[in-house]
Amino acid sequence: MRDGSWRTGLGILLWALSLSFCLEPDLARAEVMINEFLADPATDWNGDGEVHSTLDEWVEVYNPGPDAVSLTAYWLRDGLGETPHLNLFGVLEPDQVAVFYGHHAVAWQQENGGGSSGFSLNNAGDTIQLLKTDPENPDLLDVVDEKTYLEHEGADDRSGGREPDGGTWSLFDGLNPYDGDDEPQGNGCDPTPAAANLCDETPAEGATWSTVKARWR
Ligand SMILES: [Ca+2]
Ligand SMILES: [Ca+2]
Ligand SMILES: [Ca+2]
Repeated sequence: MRDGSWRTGLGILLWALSLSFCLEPDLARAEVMINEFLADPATDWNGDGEVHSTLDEWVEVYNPGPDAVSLTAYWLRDGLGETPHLNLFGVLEPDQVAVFYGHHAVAWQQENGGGSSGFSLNNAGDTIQLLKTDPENPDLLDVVDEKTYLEHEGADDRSGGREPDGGTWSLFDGLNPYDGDDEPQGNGCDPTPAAANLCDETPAEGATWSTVKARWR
């Protein structure tokens, strides 16, 4: 009987935890957002000398402003997981991006006894979630942004990215052109880890230097 009560209590706790994870993303609480990701690396993106399916995955976040944001309250995971894959770190200034690689996730998981799976971004499609510590209950993490992607967005060296930063999702397929029918269609530009999601920056005929500079900010 006593054992049964314990199990019931645990069941309620797990239900409450799963409930907090199943709520719709609370975009109003998000000071930063998922901005770009690359699920299937075929390049040494993190610059450690080897191409690795886990360590070279990456997720970029963007701060649309107006204030600098400490990222320590934010977490990333893929939608199939129960636990976060990485507690973010650092301070992100307005209109800036920060990229986190699979090796960051593995290091954090190993420090916290959470295995070494990294971000676990499935190449055949997945959901990436950005979580934020609940201000009223530091034990709860609320989903504040999420991105579900399809198989063509998770192919070799293609990134999904908002274009421009914080905007509508596009496909950066310059390294592996996509000619299928699924959305988003490719924009022909290379992925941009740790840099603004700029594409189609060829100056139009007659553009002045000041308008070109304005585009590049
Ligand atoms: Ca992957
Ligand atoms: Ca690498
Ligand atoms: Ca970028």
